[in-house]
Amino acid sequence: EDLVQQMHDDLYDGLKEEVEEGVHILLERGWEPYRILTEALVEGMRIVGIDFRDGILFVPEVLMAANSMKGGMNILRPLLAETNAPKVGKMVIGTVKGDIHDIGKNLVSMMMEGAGFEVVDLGINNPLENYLAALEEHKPDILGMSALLTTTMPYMKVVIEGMKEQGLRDDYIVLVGGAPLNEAFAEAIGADAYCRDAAVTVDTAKDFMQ
Ligand code: B1M
Repeated sequence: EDLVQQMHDDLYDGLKEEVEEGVHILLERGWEPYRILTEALVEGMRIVGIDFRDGILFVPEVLMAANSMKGGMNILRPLLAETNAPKVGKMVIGTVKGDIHDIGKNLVSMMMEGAGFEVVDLGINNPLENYLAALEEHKPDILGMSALLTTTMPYMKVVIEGMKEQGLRDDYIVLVGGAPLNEAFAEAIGADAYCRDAAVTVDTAKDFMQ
């Protein structure tokens, strides 16, 4: 589709209104929200990521792209969260200390809500104390952690060790995700599972809830 190509370009150029407009047009054309999310927005951000890595785009431009993506996601959020299913479980999720990437986490939250989970989102840059306080306050079934940097992903282990020290580790299902992670890392830090993307997170969470 030409429009999807155009949306990748608009996202790349940080044109928020154009991206939002594109989302509306695709919805009018009968596209499923999840298809718009993956093919237009996530794919567009993948392209931005490549040029960011290669030094063609810099932080200010990538921030504009991220902001445009969020504009599009905000339109899709209520549509994805539309569900009459009874609540199947509760998750607390947050990006770890030192890390301010939140698009992937937000997407996971949206998809989990859409699948009938109650989600408490702690936002970005969370130290151990935030997670412990949220577990105490909200008593979720699942703790989710996100990290996008190789320098911040080890902090997930700090959180899990902190939970162990409090004797809390086994009370929760701990799911971790983020681009630099993998299964071996999740296992090494003592998480219950690594989730490659938002859809896998939903499936994994459902499996654990059974
Ligand atoms: Co950042 N950045 N960034 N950045 N940034 C990356 C991560 C990087 C890979 C880019 C690159 O070099 N190719 C690189 C990390 C390199 C590394 O660690 N090896 C990088 C860097 C270096 C940096 C800075 C250090 C740059 C600088 O300042 N010099 C800086 C760090 C800031 C900090 O956190 N302290 C920085 C800053 C930024 C921006 C602020 C400009 C912006 C973030 C805006 C925002 O989030 N609000 C940004 C962005 C946008 C990116 C890229 C381009 C895109 C990330 C994204 O949103 N992807 C990214 C490149 C890349 O990832 N290839 C990059 C889309 C999103 C849907 O995917 O986040 O992977 P993702 O989430 C997926 C899955 O991973 C999974 O599900 C999601 C949905 O399917 N998932 C989970 C994620 N979290 C989960 C949690 C779960 C389950 C699944 O819990 C259960």
